[in-house]
Amino acid sequence: MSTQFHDEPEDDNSSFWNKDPGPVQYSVLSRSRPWMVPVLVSTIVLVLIIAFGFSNSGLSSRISLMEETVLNLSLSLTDAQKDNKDAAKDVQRLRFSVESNKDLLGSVAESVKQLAALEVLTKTVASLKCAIEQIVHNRTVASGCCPLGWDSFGTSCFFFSKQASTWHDARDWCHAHQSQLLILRLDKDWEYVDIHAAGTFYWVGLSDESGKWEWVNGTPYTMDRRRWRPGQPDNWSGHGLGAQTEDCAHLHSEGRLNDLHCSSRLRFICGTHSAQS
Ligand SMILES: [Ca+2]
Repeated sequence: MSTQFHDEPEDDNSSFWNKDPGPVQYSVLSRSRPWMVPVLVSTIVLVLIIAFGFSNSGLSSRISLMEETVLNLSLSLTDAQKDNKDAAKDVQRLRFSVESNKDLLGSVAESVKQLAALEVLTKTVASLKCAIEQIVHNRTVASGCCPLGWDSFGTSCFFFSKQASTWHDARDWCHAHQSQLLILRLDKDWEYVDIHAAGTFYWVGLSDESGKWEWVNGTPYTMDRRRWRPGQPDNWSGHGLGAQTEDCAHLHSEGRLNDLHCSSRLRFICGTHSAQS
């Protein structure tokens, strides 16, 4: 008779409830190397710290750079504040200096005025002396002297008229005063006259009424274009002042020559001595 039961020992490895390898292995590891768990945890934490440190190294560099920049700006601001204080002190010292020297500057200005007045007085005395000598020498201008109201330059005398007249009347007036309507040959005389005649038209002793340009003393004139205004002399005939064209020369306001109808009325310049030689 067979039995429903067999008494062979059951295979424990095939039993479901006996298959639990995890706990069995852990328990084995724990039992064999109990120090490995904290070591693994520590290693993982260390790796995480290093990784975090690397990822933040760039940010740390930028923060350091910004800190350095802020420090430099602070130093610059401090220097600028110091410079401003120094400048304010300089301004204060200058103000004090100006205030201190105001009276002295006033005295200097007054002295300059007195010197100018003295120069005019000296010229007047010299002219009076010349006028006396002129009378003594039978109305002949003494050497080195200029008549009263005339300007002295070097060994020459110049008269800048305040009245306007025609070129011929100006020529005759100068001749009547022991001089000639201005003859300009030397550069130094040109420079002197340019300064004193600036801004006004003046007749000079140059014309081409004879058909060629010459000075009033009959000296031929050599054309020098740098002394003439651009396009002059043009001998213009549209002036409506008569049949003649422009035959007389005058100094324009900016110091160069132009030809004009001789009947035009302008101021004039007379010259004596070396300027007319
Ligand atoms: Ca002209």
